[in-house]
Amino acid sequence: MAKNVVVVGTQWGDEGKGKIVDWLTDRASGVVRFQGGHNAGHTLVVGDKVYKLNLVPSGIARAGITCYIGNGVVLDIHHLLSEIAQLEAGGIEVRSRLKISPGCPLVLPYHIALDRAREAAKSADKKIGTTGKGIGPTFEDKVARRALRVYDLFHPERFAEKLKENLEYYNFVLTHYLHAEAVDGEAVLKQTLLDAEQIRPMVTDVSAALNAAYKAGHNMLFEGAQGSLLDIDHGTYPFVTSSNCVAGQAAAGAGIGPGMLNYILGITKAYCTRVGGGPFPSELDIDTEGTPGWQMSTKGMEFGTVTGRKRRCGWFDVPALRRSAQINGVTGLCITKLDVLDGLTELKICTGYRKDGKMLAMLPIGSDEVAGCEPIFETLPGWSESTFGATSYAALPKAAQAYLARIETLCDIPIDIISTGPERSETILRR
Ligand code: 2SA
Ligand code: MG
Repeated sequence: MAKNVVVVGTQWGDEGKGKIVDWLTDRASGVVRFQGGHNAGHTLVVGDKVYKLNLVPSGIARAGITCYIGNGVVLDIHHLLSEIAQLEAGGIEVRSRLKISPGCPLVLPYHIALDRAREAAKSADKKIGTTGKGIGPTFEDKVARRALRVYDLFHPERFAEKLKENLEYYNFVLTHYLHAEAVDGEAVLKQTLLDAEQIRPMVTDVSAALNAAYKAGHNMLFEGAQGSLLDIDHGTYPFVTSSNCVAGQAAAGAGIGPGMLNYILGITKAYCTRVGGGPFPSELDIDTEGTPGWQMSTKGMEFGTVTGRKRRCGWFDVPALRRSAQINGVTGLCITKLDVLDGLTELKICTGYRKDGKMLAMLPIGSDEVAGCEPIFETLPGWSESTFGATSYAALPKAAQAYLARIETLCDIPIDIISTGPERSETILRR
């Protein structure tokens, strides 16, 4: 019987999913993306090579792995081709191993123009801090039933007609409401149809392929992007991304049944980060040298892979994790970047919030509800030894073990994996 694993971020993204997916790939024959788009950023370190990926699933660095882009992903084919070119330059064969769903909505230049113009028009406190990749406007088109999808690429007349219709509307929005420049439809049409010919050989019925693989006993890994607290339904709305980032989306966004998802691995940093706007109850000052927040930011190298933005940092947030565990059905946790906390004399864990005289054990739904949540902290002793690269639980300092054990107890989920460095070998598997 095949065993399918879904890897999701349990925080606001950047939990280190890419490394874990790559590490787990040893036991799988395929890796599947099922939501998001090129707003995702995965850094893969394999030996002395570093790969920055946005759309191509992390498994691509391993020979023999098939990579799938499911219907739940919004696809910028021009960007995908540049990513493929980069990988090919590094000696990695992509085209024979990458399968793209014909149902993916296309991210086109006007989505990017809309995304940026809308953000620019917002006042500072209302800015979402999007990645500017056109993700939100593309999901809007999908839900509004006017998106151009991958299969439209191979019917040039139909494609041109739908594009014209959309541009008539959006160019009016861009120029009249957002005071931005109109998008040149002819240029979009020409470039997209040119790119389409390169995409064509990779287009596959991903749903059918995954169902067949499951029947044949092949293990698949489902690679989530962003994090559960950025989920369009369950996250800190409206400071969220425009897709469902939770594990259940692995089924809908790839075209398989939910019973085919056998293990949900929740990736979580040993502390918390967030990039972009929105509430963050356990947030710390990251600019004052020598403070814990500064250590997380600098030692943790907390910069976005896609946009290079500085990530906000804070203490581990249990109520947020409880929310994530519940909306994903997390089976086990993987803790990453524990070594970033090495050397701190004491550590804090946010165990609950205080709001309007009440105690909350779980992150409320939506940013207006999260606003005003004051973190309640518990203090634990730190450790001076290095945990970097540790390969066994026993090798971790006692205080580090106690910190992890406390997280397990408070969240009521087992920590099955601990990642102690970017290399594949720097991983502790506990069961
Ligand atoms: P968007 O562009 O519409 O999805 O932005 C909406 C919100 O979602 C956040 N978001 C992310 N947060 C963390 N990591 C993401 N990916 C990149 C990475 C980020 C980067 O992996 O490093 O490089 O900046 C990601 N993608 C979207 C975003 O910050 C908004 O809060
Ligand atoms: Mg990332």
